[in-house]
Amino acid sequence: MTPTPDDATATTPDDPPIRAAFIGAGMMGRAHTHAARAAGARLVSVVASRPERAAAAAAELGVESGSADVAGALAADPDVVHVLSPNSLHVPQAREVIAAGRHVICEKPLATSADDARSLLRAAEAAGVSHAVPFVYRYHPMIREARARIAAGGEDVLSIDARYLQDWLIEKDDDNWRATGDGGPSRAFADIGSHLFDAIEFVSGRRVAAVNAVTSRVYATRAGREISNEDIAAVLFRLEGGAPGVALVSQVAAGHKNGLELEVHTTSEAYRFEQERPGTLRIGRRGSTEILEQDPAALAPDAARLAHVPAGHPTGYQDAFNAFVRDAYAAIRGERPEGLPTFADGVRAAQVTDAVLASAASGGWVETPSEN
Ligand code: SOE
Repeated sequence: MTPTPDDATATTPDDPPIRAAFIGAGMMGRAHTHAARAAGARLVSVVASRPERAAAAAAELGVESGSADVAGALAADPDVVHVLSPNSLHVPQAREVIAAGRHVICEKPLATSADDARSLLRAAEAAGVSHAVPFVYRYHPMIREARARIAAGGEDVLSIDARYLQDWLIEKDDDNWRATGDGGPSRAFADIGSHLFDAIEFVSGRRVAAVNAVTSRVYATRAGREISNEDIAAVLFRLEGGAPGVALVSQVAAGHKNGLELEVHTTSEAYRFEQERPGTLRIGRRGSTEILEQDPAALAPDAARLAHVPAGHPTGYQDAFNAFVRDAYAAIRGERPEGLPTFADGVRAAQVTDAVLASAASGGWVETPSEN
């Protein structure tokens, strides 16, 4: 199906649809194109590794054209380019997009080091383009509800218990570019620990000041190739102000598919969010524990704006993705949506990842930078 221009509905009668291009296809290509279409965009180009693959991806994803390089995508005159390629290509490709004066959405990890991530942030700021990173778990209404209650409660955060467990790389012959190719020096932590620690800081409102990490690589080789990055990261951390936390990040935890779980303990309440059961928030209290349902009528405004259906209809992964892209496009139009993750958050994730790797290498505590 190749859409015609009238398939993309502008969000208001006089707004022309945002023209979106995508560098990369696959699972992220499906998520991003679906979200862009839901946000009313016109999907003008998709880049894949070879011309024939690009044409197939365009047909599969409902994009007007396919090309084999970034220049081809830019020739389609997009307003925004979604960079979905392997991690090591993010910096050169995002730079090319920014140099062309286009807005940019770049998958996490933004870059494989904090210095490279910061160079992209500076370039986007200098070019005056909008920039965003899909830390999409921020877009679950119950994540926003926990954040709003902690902020409004004004209580101390006493501790944090967090985990992000998957098992898609548990077999020795489970292979993926993240492990065997250009994934970068960190894999499990950069790939999903970045989501978890973004959520830790976003929900608690506190910065992770220092980490003490142990990493583990289960297989020295996969598919006959040497493996240099980690399958597991166990992280002890300290928030600014001194509160302790623990986090386990693993892509080899049998039976866990996408198990992001976060529990923030404050002076009188504990808020627990589980991504695989996103329609509720557990609020623990000494006297009574409550399971709060995702009912838009009962949520804080910033949570309710993301819940478009009644209680009992949980927000799914694609819904959260759609809300993220809707906010990213609102930012392109000059709005300032609450909690939009930008390249500054991509730099922050890279800083924490660098600190985790440094701590795992040294065996001791490593402070994280207090600014980008
Ligand atoms: C694989 O670990 C992956 O697709 C991540 O790359 C995504 O960011 C995460 O949301 C789901 O798992």
